[in-house]
Amino acid sequence: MEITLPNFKLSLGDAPKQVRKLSDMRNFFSDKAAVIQGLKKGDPIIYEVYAVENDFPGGLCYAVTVINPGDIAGEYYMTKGHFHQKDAGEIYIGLEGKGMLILQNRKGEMKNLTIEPGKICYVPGDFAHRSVNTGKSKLKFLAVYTSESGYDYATIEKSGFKEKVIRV
Ligand code: M6P
Ligand code: ZN
Repeated sequence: MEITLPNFKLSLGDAPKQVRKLSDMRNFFSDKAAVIQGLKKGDPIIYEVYAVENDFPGGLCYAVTVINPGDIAGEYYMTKGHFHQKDAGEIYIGLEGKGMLILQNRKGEMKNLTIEPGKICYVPGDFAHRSVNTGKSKLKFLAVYTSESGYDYATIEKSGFKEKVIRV
């Protein structure tokens, strides 16, 4: 089943913006020396998240993430990535650009999906998820998740993902 929307426009109103710069990502990129080196030249924005959060039981939240193109010692710009504190699925819909969605569960099993305009990706509730911009332009996607999911960044910050996405 396919739908073509010629003049598609997506509006999140005045959703607040979160900015993640390289300095916020020190513990997430693999090459720590390259991060330190990069920070000597500046503190580039890696990605921005425009999120509408509805914090009530049974509620849904939604966010557009914009990841800039670029890499740190070959590792493409990406989100921090997180597990949900409470297992609950999430939907991603690609809007612009080209990327990958890296999924890994607590047993270490991986799944990789592509993110591209119009593509819907399902994140199972027990999988950590990280999105990666593998293209030359901004990667933009919409995510929908439950109000009760919560964020566990600490596990990924400590142990990372088993796979990293690098420029070849
Ligand atoms: C998607 C969703 C958000 C998340 C954002 C950035 O939009 O999964 O919940 O905040 O990506 O990812 P992270 O929180 O891992 O930095
Ligand atoms: Zn999530």
